[in-house]
Amino acid sequence: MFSNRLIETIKSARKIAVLTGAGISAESGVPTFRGEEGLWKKFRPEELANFEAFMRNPELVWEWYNYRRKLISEVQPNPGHVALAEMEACVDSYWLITQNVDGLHRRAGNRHILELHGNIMRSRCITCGQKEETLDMFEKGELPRCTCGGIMRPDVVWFGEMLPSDILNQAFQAAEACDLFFSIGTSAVVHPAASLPITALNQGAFVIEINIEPTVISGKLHESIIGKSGEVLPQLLKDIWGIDIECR
Ligand code: BJW
Ligand code: ZN
Repeated sequence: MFSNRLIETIKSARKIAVLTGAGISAESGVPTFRGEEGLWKKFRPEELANFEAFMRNPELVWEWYNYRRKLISEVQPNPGHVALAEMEACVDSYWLITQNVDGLHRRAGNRHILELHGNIMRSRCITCGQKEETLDMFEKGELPRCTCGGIMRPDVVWFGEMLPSDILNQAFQAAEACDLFFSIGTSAVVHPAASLPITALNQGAFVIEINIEPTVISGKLHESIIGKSGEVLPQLLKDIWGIDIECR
């Protein structure tokens, strides 16, 4: 399935950085953002994932997040997540950078995780910034409030908002320092995350993409593997490090 060049390159890598997107969780049953399947009640993510939309209609935006919180709390990490967790022990340095807010990489066992876009199970007060980790699903028409009286919002990064600077800096440092970079299950259209594979490429890393279809960056990368991450990653782990996650 994999070329000798690919196997030798991965085997010799000592520092790996991985960027994941919604596609890694698709096989767990979490919908992606773009494409027909990414639509929720006919809304595009760009229409709901911004602060103006929240202030215009916080109940609607909370309804979307409640729906996703519930769904995420009921699904499990898939073999793609598990393979990425196993990979962490195979090399000297390993960074798992994710755009996902679903927490499935942590549940699969990864330790060095950089969550670029926050976490859906956390809320933050729009007035005082107080954070709260909760699994609560709020009743329709009821807005979650902070002890200060301010409205709570999901602690995620919306369009037009800055990513947490310490996490973003660590992600770029990992992309600059690694010798092998994986871009997995992301359409690579949302910046600054989409710049990470290109940064790694420009710094001399070997860059591999895993996706069910080509993306806007495929042509620039060393290798583009077309396939489901939940199938390709366990196979890579087996062929390269002899680890069979089905036997665990
Ligand atoms: C499989 C599979 C399987 C399926 N196996 N694969 C530079 C250029 C142009 C624009 C900008 C730029 N810099 C900044 C911008 C603006 C903007 C942006 O990027 N816009 C573009 C869309 C044009 N960026 C921002 O606003 C960011 N902030 C920022 O830059 O701040 C500085 C600033 C401020 C003000 C002005 C200017 C600059 C913030 C971006 C925040 C993104 N937030 C969201 C929501 C998070 C919360 C939540 O989850 O609700 O993040 S939007 C959504 O998109 C979410 C995702 O993390 C993100 C990326 O999506 P992802 O993961 O790639 O998913 P999909 O659905 O697009 O793709 C899934 C892929 O999986 C597909 O390719 C499938 O084929 C594949 N797949 N099944 C493998 N089984
Ligand atoms: Zn508050």
